[in-house]
Amino acid sequence: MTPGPIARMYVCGITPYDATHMGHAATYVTFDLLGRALRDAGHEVIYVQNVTDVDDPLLERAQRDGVTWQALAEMEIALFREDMTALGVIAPDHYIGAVEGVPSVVKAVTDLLSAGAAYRVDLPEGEGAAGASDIYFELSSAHDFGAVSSWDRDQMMAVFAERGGDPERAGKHDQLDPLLWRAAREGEPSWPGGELGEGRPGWHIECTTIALDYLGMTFDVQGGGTDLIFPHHEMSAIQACAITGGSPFARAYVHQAMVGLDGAKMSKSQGNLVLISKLRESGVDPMAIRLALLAHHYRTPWDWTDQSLADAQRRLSMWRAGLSGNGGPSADATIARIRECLANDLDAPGALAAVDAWAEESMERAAGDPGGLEIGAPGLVGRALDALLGVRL
Ligand code: 5CA
Ligand code: ZN
Repeated sequence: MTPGPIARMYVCGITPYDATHMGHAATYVTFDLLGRALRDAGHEVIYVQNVTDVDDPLLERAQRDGVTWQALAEMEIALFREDMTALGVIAPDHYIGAVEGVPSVVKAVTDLLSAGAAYRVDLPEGEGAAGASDIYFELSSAHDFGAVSSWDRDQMMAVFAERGGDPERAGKHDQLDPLLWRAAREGEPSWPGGELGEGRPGWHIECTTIALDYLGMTFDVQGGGTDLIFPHHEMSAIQACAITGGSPFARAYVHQAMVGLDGAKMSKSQGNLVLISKLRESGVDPMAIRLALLAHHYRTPWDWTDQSLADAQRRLSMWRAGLSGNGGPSADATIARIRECLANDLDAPGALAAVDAWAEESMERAAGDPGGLEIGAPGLVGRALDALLGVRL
């Protein structure tokens, strides 16, 4: 897939109820790398990211910790932004909260209801206001369900509940139908929904409408971790097709493989976390963290270990030493190789190996006969590392 002069990218953002961990960072560094490669190839990049600043896990954590959900979200969003800045991640052009997207969701769900692509489900006994209803998307009204994930129904059913779905909810037409609008419940935040009634958006419709509002239908890249392939990206896409009558939602889907710890997916809900902010607090150079992430190809799952960081720190020192000479081996072939690796399905490990080779040669030559070294080469390599890999030395 080759984008036009403008490359439009939407990457699913955090749910801000806990601090940024190595898995999140891997995802945002991967898309930062993609943005850099697209810009280097001459595209203008329009990058949109959401933040799920109202959702069940955020409300539950706020209640557990005795803080308001707004205060918790605000604090975690601020920390996330600091972490991203420290890691050299270029900020998105539009960073949009679910809360600010509510009016757009209300309009979209209202339209889906009147088009017969959505339906109301009565609330369970004793929940919500009299006559209120939740609203679900009618999957049977859609074409192309499954086109994003290419999963079969058994695969879908196997993960739907653990990934925020509610297959057992009475009154749904299909167990997989996703929630579009949740009617207000006692103690939960809600917004005016016009004919939908008071409530709040379901998860997938948040990303559908933010992407449509800021990028339009058929943008270039939809990104996130592999844990979002189904249901999140599948449902976001099918809803967008129903809203606009167009297809596809995104031309390409790019998913970062899961980063784990001790054999399990690193996740806020499981609490097996390596936090970026904690490492920074303990004095770890954020560029070493970035190098530890770039040492793995985005499609390959891996586990974080102390060794990952130790290797990255060693590499960082070696690169710094290689760049510190007066002159160095010619930069051109190395920079060309970095570009070539990135163009080859974002082969970050390959790009790092090219820099390793240059830095090693630079140190060897500096220690021996300095004849033939190019003045300016370290500066060129240093600037290429900054621009292409986001590594500032
Ligand atoms: N707010 C939603 C997306 S709309 C969400 O999934 N939030 S999150 O905080 O759980 O995850 C933020 C991003 O990090 C998502 O793109 C998710 O796919 C990715 N992610 C989460 N855990 C990992 C992990 N262990 N490894 C790699 N990426 C991960
Ligand atoms: Zn999303």
